[in-house]
Amino acid sequence: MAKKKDTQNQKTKDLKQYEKDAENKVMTTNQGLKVNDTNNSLKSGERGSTLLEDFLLREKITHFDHERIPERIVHARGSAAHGYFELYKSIEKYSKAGIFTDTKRKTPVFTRFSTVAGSKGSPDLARDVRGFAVKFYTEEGTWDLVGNNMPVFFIQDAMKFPDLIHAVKPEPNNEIPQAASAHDTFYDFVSRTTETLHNHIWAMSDRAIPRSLRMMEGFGIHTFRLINAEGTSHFVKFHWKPTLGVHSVTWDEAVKINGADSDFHRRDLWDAIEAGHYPEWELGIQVVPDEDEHKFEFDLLDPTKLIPEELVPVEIIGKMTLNRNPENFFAETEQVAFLPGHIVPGIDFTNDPLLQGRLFSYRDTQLSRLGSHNFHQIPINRPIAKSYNNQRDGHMQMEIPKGNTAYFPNTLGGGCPYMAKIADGGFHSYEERIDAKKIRTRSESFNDHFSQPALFYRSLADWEKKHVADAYTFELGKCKHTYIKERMLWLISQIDKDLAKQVAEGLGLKIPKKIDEPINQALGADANVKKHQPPKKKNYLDSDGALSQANTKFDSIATRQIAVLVADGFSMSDFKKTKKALEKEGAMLKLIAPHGGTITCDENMEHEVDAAMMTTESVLFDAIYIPGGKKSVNALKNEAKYKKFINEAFKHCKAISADNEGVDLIDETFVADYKDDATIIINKKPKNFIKAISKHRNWDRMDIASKVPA
Ligand code: HDE
Repeated sequence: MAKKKDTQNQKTKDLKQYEKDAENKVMTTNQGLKVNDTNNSLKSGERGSTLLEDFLLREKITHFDHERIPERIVHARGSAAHGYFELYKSIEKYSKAGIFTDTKRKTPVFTRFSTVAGSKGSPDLARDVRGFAVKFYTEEGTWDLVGNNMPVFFIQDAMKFPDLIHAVKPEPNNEIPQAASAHDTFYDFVSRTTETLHNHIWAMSDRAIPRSLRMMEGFGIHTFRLINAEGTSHFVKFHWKPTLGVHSVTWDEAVKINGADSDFHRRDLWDAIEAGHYPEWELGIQVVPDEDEHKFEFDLLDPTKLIPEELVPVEIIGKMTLNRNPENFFAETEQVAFLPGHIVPGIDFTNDPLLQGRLFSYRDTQLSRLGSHNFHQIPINRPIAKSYNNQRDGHMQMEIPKGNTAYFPNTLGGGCPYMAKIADGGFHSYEERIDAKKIRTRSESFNDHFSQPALFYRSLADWEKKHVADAYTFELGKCKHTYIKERMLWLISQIDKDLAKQVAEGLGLKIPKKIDEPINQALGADANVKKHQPPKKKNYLDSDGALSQANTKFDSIATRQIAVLVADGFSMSDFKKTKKALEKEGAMLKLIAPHGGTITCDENMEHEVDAAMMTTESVLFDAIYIPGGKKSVNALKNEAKYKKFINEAFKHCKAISADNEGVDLIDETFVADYKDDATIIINKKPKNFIKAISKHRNWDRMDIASKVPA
């Protein structure tokens, strides 16, 4: 079997790699001393006490004691991969950056995806925003685009970030709940900080529970600037569009996946890259000329607002491919340090007050996380453009700077390193005109907090709207304080009355007619609160197609995981036909059997089992196939978990296909009465099955599916 061969190849590959690394190497201490025994400590006699003198024991244990560094305060749970970025066409009219003008370059990248609220070991399928951070190692220096999988953020000013994070993290008295926003402190904050409502409704949507890290969009969120060779500035928003489309799981699956495989996203990314199915995202830009800064109904500097693609289309300019897994998680994924302040000539900041605060925070956090201001010398953080300057010394200096000059200007060092002219690539900040009072306030142009959440909700398909209503109901249902829930209900009613009605029903509460206190409490004590109340929502666009996952790509089943339910005696001809057709399209078939090891088909061939039924769940797959074979199907009929597997896949609106006797197994399940060509494909050509899988889910089945007792 090809499968068996693959596993053997992998084993041989792993062994070879290990042998290569350790080839002819004797174990040594960190000082290069050859070690003769790493299993026993030095003792006073065979049964005596351990001696303080044992430097071998102390080196080994001391190193171990310090193996952990503080995890990231946010985005602690992450997975990353190496790859490259290629530019489709030069955008020199907007930017002079080499990465945006040279189409021959293959710029190396390292990309880290993350959840925000949970600890390093938290499960992957938490309802949460996902971090999407890309380090471009460009020839002119490193550019970090540190974004998320949602196009807006919760707050408008960096000053509020510690409040937001303290509210969403586990409550400080009992450290509950882990990796979950469904608790009182978060909703206490959200219901008093109306600027959060836009990002919050995105977090209540399917975007917060992606099917795969490979199937989510990325956004730079802030408006940045592009600067061309003439020094002209254009505003820009960055977008990453996955070539596999944007797809999510349901909440019921997310909860179950967290139990069945809490590394689901990490494993999926790793496996896809190992199998050569390299994930890809196209980079898009929305460009706004400087003179159009004030032509929108919202402020471009407000990070809680997106620019609808209907108003400014996204121009696709290049592609990122991730093609190499890290070799060491700690050295690369954990130690990588992204800084929004890392930019290159041709890209610049705006005055977005959230971005401005981030420019300080990320350098600062690395000092406590990585322990030294020399963190840029760690291999994963080193630029490919070699650095020369007069910074010296300090904790963990890993280079040996030469010469006796560490100052500028100098003559002893020949005046080096010398300054670069702007024309030769010297960085020069965009000369923005500033003439203003020094003032601690929020711009009134940031006040509109309801129009865009409403636009988002209006733009969703019915099934997406239902998921949003369910998510609000779940989250608020977990809060203990009724007045917090009521405040939220009133705010949701300002976004959409019907949505609020559904949530109120689920909570068993009434939507308050009004709330007495000022709505937006996120202002200073002396602020003119009235001036900053969110105004009535506007409707400057009925809907924006790009906001709904119903408008994503449904043209591929590449990398989709198909569970093949089999026991001894399954029909090889059925299996062969389906396998050939599905694998041609890039899908991955996994044999699920009553036991591990191998099983035998009706042609007496042995097949390696991918997972024993006991060790797996339907939520880990995209679709199910049941080949015929009387003996096989009879055996499966006796195992209750197979029926649960099928019912549950149907509940999650996934494609199920059966051939010949395989249909008998379906007939034993809840879904027996719902066989049709859309979800349950019986004795049809594999192309019908392929079509159903490529739809990702058959949402038309949502109502029936909700009745499935799985
Ligand atoms: Fe972050 N954020 N953030 N953030 N953020 C961090 O930096 C912070 C914000 C984002 O995979 C920390 O190195 C402040 C917006 C990602 O390593 C920290 C503010 C966006 C990652 C930090 C924000 C992000 C971080 C924690 C408000 C989307 C993970 C560890 C002013 C555009 C990067 C670290 C990785 C990480 C601070 C807001 C995305 C503490 C103060 C907006 C993807 O520095």
